[in-house]
Amino acid sequence: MNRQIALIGAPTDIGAGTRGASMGPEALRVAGLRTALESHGLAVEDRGNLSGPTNPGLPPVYGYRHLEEAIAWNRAVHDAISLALADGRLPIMLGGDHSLAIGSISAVARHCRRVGKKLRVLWLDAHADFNTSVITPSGNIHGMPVACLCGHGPDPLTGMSDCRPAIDAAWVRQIGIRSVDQGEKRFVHEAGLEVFDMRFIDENGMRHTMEQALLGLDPDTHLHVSFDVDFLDPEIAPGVGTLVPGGPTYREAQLCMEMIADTGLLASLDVVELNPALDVRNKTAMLAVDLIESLFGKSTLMRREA
Ligand code: B3U
Ligand code: MN
Ligand code: MN
Repeated sequence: MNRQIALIGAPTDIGAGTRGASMGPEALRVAGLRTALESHGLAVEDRGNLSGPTNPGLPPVYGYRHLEEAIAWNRAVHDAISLALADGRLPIMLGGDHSLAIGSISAVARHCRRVGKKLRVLWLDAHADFNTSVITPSGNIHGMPVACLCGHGPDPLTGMSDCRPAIDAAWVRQIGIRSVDQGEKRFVHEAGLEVFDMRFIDENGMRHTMEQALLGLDPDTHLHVSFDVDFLDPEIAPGVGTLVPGGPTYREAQLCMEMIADTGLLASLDVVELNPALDVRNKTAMLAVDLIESLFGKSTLMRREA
């Protein structure tokens, strides 16, 4: 794994229904993200925060809330992630709401095409984020990034980088899903997204789930993790805008991160939807940092081959 990290803050909540995710990057820094990564021998460059339009707090127009603002923020994210990858660093995008993954993953996909790598995206989330302007119940663009990346969305968001669609639905594995809207459900099925929902995790356990989600990787795979903090059970992670009960426990989330770390293929990461305005003494941010440490290889003991 690349041990040179770039932290890129994207402090906005224009894509969300509830305000506050714009404070996510600072909360993760306050929770000690940088020193935690450094304690595992990683070289961390904090590139500070991107800037973009403020949240105008407007209702949706033709099925999108704040589309112009989302385009501006995603362009900034796309360019910053592209630059970090070109500099040979492993970018960590600190959101911000999940609409920003359109920019970050478009940049990652472009990089993979350039260097001839395969891309696998692990989408850790309570939600499928596969809405479009027609089927969205809210108009919130943080409910649409996977659809946009797969080519379903407005031109400026589906064509962020050199290729439209940016990714193929077959490259995505969704884990922890437990809230999908009616129209979205049909569309997820039609697109053939591979979804390991909470029922699958309940029935098969996190170990088998991750074995399935990580199947078919090879040394030429770039593994991108898009970590929506609402993936976690609200009992342990109250600091998010959309609380959906019945998520992974602390132990399940740790195992999920550790099994990703074991692949040695993690090459880019989003940490999104952390909402410090709803958190309790920054504990969700501290939990996120703890899990990110596991993602980068912290484990209790040296492991023997199973
Ligand atoms: N699916 C709903 C809710 C939602 C999606 N992502 C989050 N919430 N965080 C929607 O509005 O699209
Ligand atoms: Mn999400
Ligand atoms: Mn979510």
